[in-house]
Amino acid sequence: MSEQPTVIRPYGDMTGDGMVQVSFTLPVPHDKRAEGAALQLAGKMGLSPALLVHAKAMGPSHTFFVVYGSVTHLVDLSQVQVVERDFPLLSAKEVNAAIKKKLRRPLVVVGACIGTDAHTVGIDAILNIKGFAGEKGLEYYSEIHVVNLGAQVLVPYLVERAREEKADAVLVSQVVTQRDAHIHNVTQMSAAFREAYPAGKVPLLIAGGPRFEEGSADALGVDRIFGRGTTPGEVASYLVHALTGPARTERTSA
Ligand code: B12
Repeated sequence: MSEQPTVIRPYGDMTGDGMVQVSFTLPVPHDKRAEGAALQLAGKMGLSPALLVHAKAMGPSHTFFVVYGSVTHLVDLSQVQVVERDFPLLSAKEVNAAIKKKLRRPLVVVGACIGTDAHTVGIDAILNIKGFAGEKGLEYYSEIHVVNLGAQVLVPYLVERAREEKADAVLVSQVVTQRDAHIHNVTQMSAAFREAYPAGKVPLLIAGGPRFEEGSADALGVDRIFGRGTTPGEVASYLVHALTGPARTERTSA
């Protein structure tokens, strides 16, 4: 087998031809000038030559484009940084056994979709018994007590319920990213928990959603971020790792 090169280009019709397809919308009515504008943007993005393969009016003053072209950029595989899973994946049986043995009581999880976000499918996929991708959700685990607060939960209410329920972990979901709402909401949430709880007593804070940057947990003041395609088993395994393993080092600021 030949060795994989470390510097690569995208593949379209032939190895190394650099072909990519991008789509975007410009705030102009669909006409010849709009198409020229799309090609100008493609050129500035490093696509050369670029081919306009689709243009469609999106109402009277916007146009949606698909452009296919060759990028001039190279990808250096040796510079790619990956966040690897740093805890073992456990079966439901192993999760329950670990909680029973180490906590000797059910592990309490409070979950919510915070801010104005009403996209509950993601957090429900993790929490609800029906689960996701063939895995049962956390409600299925006999040693995990799940309180799912649903959509559009305000941070003060989340903090209040977490205290009432004596939550070991708080799981929040953020799907909408307009104006960086996901970043602002999670940062505000983590600050509120640190303010409301004495140092050393803050529950494990977990945020999830499809558009968080990997490795941004520190900046957001949470213990862990979970992204696209997360399964309930991964979250359950992480809870066991973080809450029943050697003492957790709690974050003191974002
Ligand atoms: C379904 C849907 C809706 C439904 C939501 C129903 C519901 N009860 O959830 C409805 C119709 C209500 C809706 C409304 C809106 N939506 Co919408 N919606 C979608 C859609 C099509 C699918 C989202 C989804 O369910 N994905 C499936 C789940 C399983 O995936 P997931 O959320 O990524 O979750 C996984 C992981 O991210 C992770 N995860 C997620 N959360 C958490 C939390 C924790 C703790 C953990 C561990 C893991 C985790 O685990 C999950 C399983 O792997 C997306 C487009 C898309 N294809 O993604 C748009 C989308 C999210 N919506 C969008 C928009 C704009 C809206 C509206 C503003 C539209 C409008 N103008 O009214 C409103 C906003 C409503 C509101 N107040 O939030 C945009 C967001 C754009 C952006 N940049 O933010 C999207 C991307 C569509 C688009 N391309 O424009 N929407």
